Amino acid sequence: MNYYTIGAKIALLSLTLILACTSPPASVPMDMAEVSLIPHPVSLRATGSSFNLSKEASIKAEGEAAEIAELLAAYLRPATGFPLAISAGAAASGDIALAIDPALGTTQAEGYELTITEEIVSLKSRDKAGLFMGLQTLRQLLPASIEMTGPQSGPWRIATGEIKDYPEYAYRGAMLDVARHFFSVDEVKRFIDQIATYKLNTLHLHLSDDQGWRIEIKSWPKLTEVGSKTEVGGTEGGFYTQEEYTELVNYAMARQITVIPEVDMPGHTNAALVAYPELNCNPKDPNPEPHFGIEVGFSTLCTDKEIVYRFADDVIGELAAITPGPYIHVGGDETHATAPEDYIPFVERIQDIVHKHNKIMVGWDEIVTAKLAESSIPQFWASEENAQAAVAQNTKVIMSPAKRVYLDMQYDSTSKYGLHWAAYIEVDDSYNWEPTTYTDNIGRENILGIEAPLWSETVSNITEAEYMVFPRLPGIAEIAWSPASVRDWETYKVRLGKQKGRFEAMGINYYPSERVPWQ
Ligand code: TNX
Repeated sequence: MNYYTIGAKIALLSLTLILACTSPPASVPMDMAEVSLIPHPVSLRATGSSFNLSKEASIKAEGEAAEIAELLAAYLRPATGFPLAISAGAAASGDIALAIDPALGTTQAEGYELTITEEIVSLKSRDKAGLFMGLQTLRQLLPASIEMTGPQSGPWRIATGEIKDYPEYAYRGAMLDVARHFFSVDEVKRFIDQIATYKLNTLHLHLSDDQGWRIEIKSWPKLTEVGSKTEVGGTEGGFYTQEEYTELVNYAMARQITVIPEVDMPGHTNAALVAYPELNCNPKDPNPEPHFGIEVGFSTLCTDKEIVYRFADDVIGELAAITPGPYIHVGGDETHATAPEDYIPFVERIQDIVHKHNKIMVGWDEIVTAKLAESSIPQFWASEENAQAAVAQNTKVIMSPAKRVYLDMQYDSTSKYGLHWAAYIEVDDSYNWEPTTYTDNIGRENILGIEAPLWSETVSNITEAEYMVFPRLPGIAEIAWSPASVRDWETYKVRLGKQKGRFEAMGINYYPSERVPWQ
């Protein structure tokens, strides 16, 4: 080799290096249909190429769309290290454009259209919620390392194509029981972020139970001064001040999630009874003591005392005042210490109180034994008879069948957390069911939506909670969002297996089920 050849080689190498460092990597063939998206979109057309997100990219958005653009940038900046400035105006090549277009014909509420070409990412929706849902899809189209909290090397390629998507059910929820074990504000925020990733739009907080009262009620201060101190197992509980609750509501709202607060009554009230013994007249339990166990059904408010209705009015009134969403959940489950002749008029009076505070009543399915307003929502968890009685009363129901979607059920007999009174629920069991045929008589028109509850008798912090939530929740979210025609376990399990890198990048403690081909 002579000097001339060596010189030419060095020159060529330097040129290549300069080019590699200054110009974005060219588009490469990519198949959008091969990317794991959960929930699966209604329609997807892959066009076989790729868009490259580079550090020059900006996000174009104005008005309400700019609020979602801020969230998008906050998702993308840590791992890419790109500035991703947000501004109004026309998108140039390499940009991401977000727009709200109320006239967009092809989508319904919360729907969106995401079009990705080699030049541009365009996300359009009729409403702000739809943009947020589309942004979750965009996140999943990027490499899993986008979920890391510090700078990663990229490249940040997105497969080209067109997605048109909208939800099957308007109500898509998860419940966190913060009563059996208390979860801090930061833990609840983490849970909100996780459920938002899978396009859920409702967070039901189970705020009171026998073991603890978790929300400040200014007119009944001992509820938290006394009733919040305890939790399952005797460890220290906790509560949210009204300001902290508002912080959670706002955090959720920015992520298009409505908070539904639940104060369970007349049963599951031991913590309230310890704080205010005058609310009790239960001969089975005349002197309530703090409860650290997990038995249920022993406590009840004294349904013949007027003070109980003043209590309910004050609690529901204060909660309604700090809850912008339309619903107040009043529990009503497992009232084995309340006679049916006392339970029914109690629920009817509570329903009037909820209406007086301009909210819609939600309750566990037992409430159907009372005369319900058509707007009231029973939440089906166990009794098919109750579910059918709900339909006979012309109410819509929330479907939370314990045998399929109770996230506190063990996966199998070896699971380290969880109960199994309803069933062992492996990942395929929680995915393989269809809400519209789950019970006789309840059809599509009767179902408001789906909710997956996580009861916390056996999980005491968010890391343990995640083990029960993941990987079942993404599949339940798919049942709530995607039409039955695109749902199928055999293909879903492959998509779920590809989420592994994403769970890991997000630091999620998930159960590595053997039924899923993890990649
Ligand atoms: C039943 S489901 C309950 C809860 C328990 C749960 C444990 C329902 C309305 N009540 O009080 O925490 O089982 O799985």
